[in-house]
Amino acid sequence: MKRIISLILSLVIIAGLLIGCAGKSGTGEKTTTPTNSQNVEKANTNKTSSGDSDLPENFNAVGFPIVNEKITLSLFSVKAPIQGDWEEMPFWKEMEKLTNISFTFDLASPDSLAERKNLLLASGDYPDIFYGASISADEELTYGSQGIFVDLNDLIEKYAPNIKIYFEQNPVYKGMTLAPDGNWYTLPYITLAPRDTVATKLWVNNEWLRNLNMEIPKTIDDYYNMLKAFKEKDPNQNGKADEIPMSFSQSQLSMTRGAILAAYGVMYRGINFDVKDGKVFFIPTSEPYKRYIMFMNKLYEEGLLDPESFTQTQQQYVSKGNQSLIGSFANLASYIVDTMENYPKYTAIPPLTSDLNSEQIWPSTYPIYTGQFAITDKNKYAEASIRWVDYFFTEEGGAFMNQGPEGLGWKYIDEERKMWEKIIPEGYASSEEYRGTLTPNCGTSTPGVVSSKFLLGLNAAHVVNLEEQIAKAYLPYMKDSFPMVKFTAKEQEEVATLSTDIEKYVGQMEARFITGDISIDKWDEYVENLKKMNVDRLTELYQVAYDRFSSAK
Ligand SMILES: [Ca+2]
Repeated sequence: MKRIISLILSLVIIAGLLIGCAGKSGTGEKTTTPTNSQNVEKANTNKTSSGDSDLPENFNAVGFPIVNEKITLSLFSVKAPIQGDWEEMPFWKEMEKLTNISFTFDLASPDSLAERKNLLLASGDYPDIFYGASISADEELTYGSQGIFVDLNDLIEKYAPNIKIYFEQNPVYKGMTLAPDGNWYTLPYITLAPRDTVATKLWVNNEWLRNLNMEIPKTIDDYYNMLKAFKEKDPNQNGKADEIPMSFSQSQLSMTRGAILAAYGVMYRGINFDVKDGKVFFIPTSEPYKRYIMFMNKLYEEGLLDPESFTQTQQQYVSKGNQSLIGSFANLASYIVDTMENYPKYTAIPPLTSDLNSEQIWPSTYPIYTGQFAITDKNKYAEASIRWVDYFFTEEGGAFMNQGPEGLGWKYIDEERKMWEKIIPEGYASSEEYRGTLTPNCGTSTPGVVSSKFLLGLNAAHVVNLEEQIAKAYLPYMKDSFPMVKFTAKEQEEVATLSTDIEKYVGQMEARFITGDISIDKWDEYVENLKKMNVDRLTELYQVAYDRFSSAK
């Protein structure tokens, strides 16, 4: 249990926290496998370097090593508490052997990242490379326009065939990667297992269903009837009315919201906007959202929704889950709420439909963490630097980045080199603790792509089960949710000002409506208040960013 939580934490939450926007990730990968290193060479042999006579002699435009004589570059990044000493990490040592490029590290703590990064850039005393440092759209614009961050476009075109192919095949991620001015200053971290692209899953205790001789619900009404039966018919057969039909904690509410909103036809992935026929709209004033509120209020009034949902801590919530007392809940995995051993008890409910929406849809999240690699104008080896990072956009390089060198923390277990398992040497409490000594990817959003093919090869029963459930219940119904758009500095300022009050108000009213503290008769007043808070202007700003995103890809 601990291990998995820490795995999920490092993949989803920590990565998100570092960027300051957990859960804003999406869709499905437009399946593409980055080319492997052999293909790098192939792709490159077609180009002669005759036009690049100003290149340093030391540099090889194709193949390894990247430079003939060793070079050392300075790098700024963030070191997570779980990580060991970066100088000792096999990741850096092996890369140096392969490329002849080594680094000196300037490492911030997660808490000081924003401040340290700012200070470096503002003082002019910045390194050759910003790595895993979650550069924001603002910073891209500010320092890109000053030429401090080098525009990567030409470098990628000439020297990074894997990056080039990856973004050609995945234009949606290119749109999220480019700066608001259309330039290309940074590279992202992308992790593509379905468990990352389908963040929300709606779980049900299948033993309870079996005991009551009920089917997996198909409509929102079926779902209601199921919860009602959970409350009234003693599905755990202990003679006590101890069942909690549905529950959540405040920090996990957005997943429940997403699951129920999907039944009413809205794609919610953690932000309040969705788009229909190119037109952006604010979800919390939409008809489907009103229906979501009314549905949840009905559950609350009838005792089907845990009355402590809005007040309990995550720990209190999980403690009920650990006793298998919650019949249905939305979460990343069932074993975040119940125990690891109990994962077979839970089945993922496919998207529900309703009188408002007859199509099964499920929101994608975008497992992309932008701003994780930038080359500065102080870097004398920009060509070598882009070639170095290009390796992590290959299948093999992504696996190496994610788990460290093969044979240390993990190994393939079949001849086809598809399935792999973790190795935990003695003295380490978890595979994550060991991984933290092998690669900075454990805790830092390192640039590159970890393919779903690799991630799906992890041979661990609970993970295999999770992926199978997702493939069956959600992948067929996935739709692109609102993209991760970037704002200019000026827009960002306005967005921040407007959304602070609006989000606070929406959150408070959601809880008050659901718990019946305020009647749904006051809906129009609520919408009116949001208009007064200038929600239309906020929507307009998202529309501008959305249009820019659409034209960029
Ligand atoms: Ca009972």
